[in-house]
Amino acid sequence: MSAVAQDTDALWMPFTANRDFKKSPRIIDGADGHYYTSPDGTRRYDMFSGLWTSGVGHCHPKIVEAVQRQVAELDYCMTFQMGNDKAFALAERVIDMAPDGFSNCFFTNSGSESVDTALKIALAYHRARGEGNRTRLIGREKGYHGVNFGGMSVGGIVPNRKVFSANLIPGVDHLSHTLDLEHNAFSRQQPEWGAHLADDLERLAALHDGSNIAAVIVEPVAGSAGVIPPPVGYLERLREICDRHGILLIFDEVITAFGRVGKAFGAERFGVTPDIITTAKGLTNGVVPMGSVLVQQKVYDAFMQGPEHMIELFHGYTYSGHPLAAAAGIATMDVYTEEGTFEQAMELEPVFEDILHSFADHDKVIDVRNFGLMGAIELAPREGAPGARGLEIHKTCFWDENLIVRNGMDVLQFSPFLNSNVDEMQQSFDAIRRVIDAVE
Ligand code: PXG
Ligand code: PLP
Repeated sequence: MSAVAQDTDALWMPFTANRDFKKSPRIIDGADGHYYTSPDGTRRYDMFSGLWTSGVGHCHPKIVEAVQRQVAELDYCMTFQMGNDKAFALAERVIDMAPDGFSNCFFTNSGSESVDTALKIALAYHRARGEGNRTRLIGREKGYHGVNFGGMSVGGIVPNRKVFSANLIPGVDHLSHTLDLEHNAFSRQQPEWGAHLADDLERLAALHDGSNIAAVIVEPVAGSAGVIPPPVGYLERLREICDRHGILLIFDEVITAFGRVGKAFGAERFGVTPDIITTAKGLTNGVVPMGSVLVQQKVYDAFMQGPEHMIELFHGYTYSGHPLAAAAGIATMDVYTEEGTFEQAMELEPVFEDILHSFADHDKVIDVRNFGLMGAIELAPREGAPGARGLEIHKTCFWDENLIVRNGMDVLQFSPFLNSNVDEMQQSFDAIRRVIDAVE
């Protein structure tokens, strides 16, 4: 058997139109910095940093070297009742970067696992404090919290939930989303309209009694649903309502952590401190799968009681704190610090914003949204075929312009490298304009 694929049949691809894809596969077999390469040698500029993952570019030599060294030194070691040195070191590095008050870090292997871990920690926290009645979880419409049962249940992306409707976990409610093109289309960064939508939480607290609610989970900036920045004052108001009712606030920062919004965490950028933060993606620059859940000291302390020989939280993954992932994570944190990655992202933000909003007057464009280095151009759907225009643009960009452009239905999403070159960014958007002009 060959290590080179003879065809694409055997792989069931995730979140992909498999039959359509396999007619004309878009295959990548190499990467270097800001470019992917395909088997025929074509180089393609990546406008999505992997899948929001690879902020400092692909195959960063420092991270590659750390992983190569680690795999030969210690390949695997469980972190159940023993532990590897790299997992402890990375936890320390991440906590050093976290907002004040965060003391501990639990490792997972993905964003989905981070979310389900955070929800379990929230429920167990209340129970440990004698408030086991706090069982309700609140998510938000259009929220993306991964694909496992907990995250899917608090999530608010309809196609991801539809087929599993009867099996979603019970006791979950959703806040309204904040995207309303009548009120906040073409806002730069945070829209002025919409902070009042946080009062939905007050309504749910009145309905269920706040004392029954365990936690609220939101993305500081919704990513997957098409980049929805929080209205001015919205996150602050959520924090206030949570405090009033003793509800834990969870920020799902799988996308927004590690520089995507110009700071180590969205919490820092917005000046709103949650009780729990979930991460993944940028934790290792996407090089080895890994996620983490960060908790405030008070959360960790609530578990550290009872007999010392007893396990405090019956939860963990075989690969929690995997040495290869942890080594990649440590090298990634080194790169962020040594190269000033978050500052680079902050400097690029206004340039990116101006380029993106230059599309505002295009006749096929119905909204442009941005925050940090997260951006979206929403196109009017083609009559009777929602999503078709977006997918066609993705394909045309790939084949004709050698660009990786992600679409979620008719929303084009952009996640430029945190260390992008401005000329390359501008040229890529010039190409995208040609494609949008030409598409039906
Ligand atoms: N939470 C958030 C906020 C995410 O963005 C997850 C959880 C799940 O992470 P894993 O590692 O389990 O995939 C994510 C992942 C898109 C897109 O098109 C975004 C994600 C996943 C798939 C597609 O923007 N984010
Ligand atoms: N299923 C079986 C049969 C297992 O033995 C395990 C772990 O030991 C799992 C699922 C969970 O796997 P993981 O720890 O990688 O999430």
